[in-house]
Amino acid sequence: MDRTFLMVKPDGVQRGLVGEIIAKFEKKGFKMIAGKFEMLPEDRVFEHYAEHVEKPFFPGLKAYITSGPCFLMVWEGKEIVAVSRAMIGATNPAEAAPGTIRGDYALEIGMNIIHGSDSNETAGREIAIHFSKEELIDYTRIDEQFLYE
Ligand code: IDP
Ligand code: MG
Repeated sequence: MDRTFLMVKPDGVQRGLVGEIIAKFEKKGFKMIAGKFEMLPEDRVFEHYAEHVEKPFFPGLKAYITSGPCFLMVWEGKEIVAVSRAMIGATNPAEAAPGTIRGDYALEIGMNIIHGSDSNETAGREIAIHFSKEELIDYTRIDEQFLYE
């Protein structure tokens, strides 16, 4: 089954949106298989945002993402990478469609509430950065027989 890495960023935590965000993915039918609440250590910020380290916005991004606790998760489900990115919305909340998480709850690109992996390859890489294999829990959700035909 497809997997992705989702993370409620410090602004999402501070604004009390963790529960609502989890509820959206739960109601969609996706399954959380790992979750933890933590301050991101610097080494993992550099690894996670490796593609952005040289960009002008990186210092601000690093300050933002380490400004408070994050809620890190691994989720599983059919085509979850593309579907969760669509549910999250455009990187810039001003361009994110209403109904998406960023479209409904955020205003600015530097405070956009949530991270979601952008490809299956990225998902595998990001899951491995933040979680050990032992932290990923294999279980059956009771409603799976009414989610998958
Ligand atoms: P994504 O989170 O939608 O995948 P990316 O382009 O991968 O977007 O950028 C990673 C994160 O870096 C964004 O979610 C946002 O927090 C931050 N970011 C990207 N571009 C900018 C910018 O121009 N100014 C400030 N922050 C930015
Ligand atoms: Mg990205």
